Parts: sequence; structure tokens; C-alpha cells
Amino acid sequence: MKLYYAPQTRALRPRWLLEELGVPYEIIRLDMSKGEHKKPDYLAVHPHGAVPALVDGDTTLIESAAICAYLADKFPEKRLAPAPGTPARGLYYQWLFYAMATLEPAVLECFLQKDDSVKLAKAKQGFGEVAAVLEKTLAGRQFLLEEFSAADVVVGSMLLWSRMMGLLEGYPSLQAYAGRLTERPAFARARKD
Ligand SMILES: N[C@@H](CCC(=O)N[C@@H](CS)C(=O)NCC(=O)O)C(=O)O
Repeated sequence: MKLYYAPQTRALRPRWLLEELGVPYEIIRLDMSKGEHKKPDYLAVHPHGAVPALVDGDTTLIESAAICAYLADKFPEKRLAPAPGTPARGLYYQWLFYAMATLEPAVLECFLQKDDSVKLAKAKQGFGEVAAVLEKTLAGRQFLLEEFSAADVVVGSMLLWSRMMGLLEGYPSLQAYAGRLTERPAFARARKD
């Protein structure tokens, strides 16, 4: 498997997941400062010229959360996704989709409005509504589901970005969760270079 990757991007999500799985993969680094992600050979891989993209045999996948979900299912023995058809699987889908459709836009809005105090205050209010839901979910528990899963990689990566922006103040369960995630050896390996 080949992962098209650039540091400090959403490509961290599948890389972290691959490290959690402990399976072999090849990293293809793109230097975004040189526009390598917009060159024709990469546009043939990812039609938007964005990262990540995963090539597995004849299959090419884009979208970080979809890649994480695919990889977790590809190696069921690693137990990073609940079995299809179970209630836990339903919650797993819920948090994956929540991350992409609800959490990420709220975090992104705070990032985009960081230089406009009025708009930032409104954006933080929107983020707060999402953070409150996750805070309640994670109070008194280690992970989103009974066991660590790919949903923690996707939701967690967004919360780590939120933490860097100072958005987790006042959310003790989210701060503790973010701390637990960064202590994982696979997370450290994914970020080592
Ligand atoms: N929804 C996509 C977003 C991918 C995305 O926008 N990646 C950014 C890096 S975080 C990128 O490559 N941007 C460059 C561009 O779109 O030109 C995903 O989660 O994979």
C-alpha cells in the first residue's frame, strides 16, 4: 500500500491508523510548498490534488476518513472497527461521519476566522456546541466506543488540531482524551518525520 502524504495535514489520519495497525506501507511524500500535489502525475491519483490518497493494488482511495475506515476493515484481526451489523458499528459510523460533517467544519471555521474577533466569537460558539456533545460522550470513558477504534483516530486528530488552537479550554474530558491519544506509540511514530 502506498500513502500519499504531507506532514501537518489530514494525511496524518491514515498514517496514524496504519501505525496503529502495524502493517507495512510505503509513504510517498509530497512537498506542498513546491506544488507537487498539483502536478499532473499526482492529479491522476487525487483529482483535487489534495492529501491523503491511498493506493492499494488496483484501488485508489481519497478522503481521509474513508481511507481510515477501509484500512480498519481490511485488517479485522487488529480490532480497530466493530463488526458490521452490531450496535457498536452503528456508533462507529456515527462518530466517523460526525467528525467529517459536524466537527471538522466547526474547527475549520474557528481557524478561518482567527483574525476577526467578532466572527471568531461566533465560530467558537458553534464549536462549543459540538465540543459539549463530545465532552459529555467522553466523560468517564477512555475512547468513543468501548475499545479504541478508527473513529478515535479521525475524531481525535481534529480535537488535537482544536487543542493547538486553544479551543479545548473548559473541556476537561476532551483535554484528557487528547492527552491519552498523543501518548499512543503509534501516534508518535506517525508524527516522527
Ligand atoms: N476531505 C478531504 C480533505 C483533503 C484536504 O483538503 N487536504 C488538504 C491538506 S489538509 C490539502 O491537500 N489541500 C491542498 C489543496 O486542496 O490544494 C480529506 O479529509 O481527505
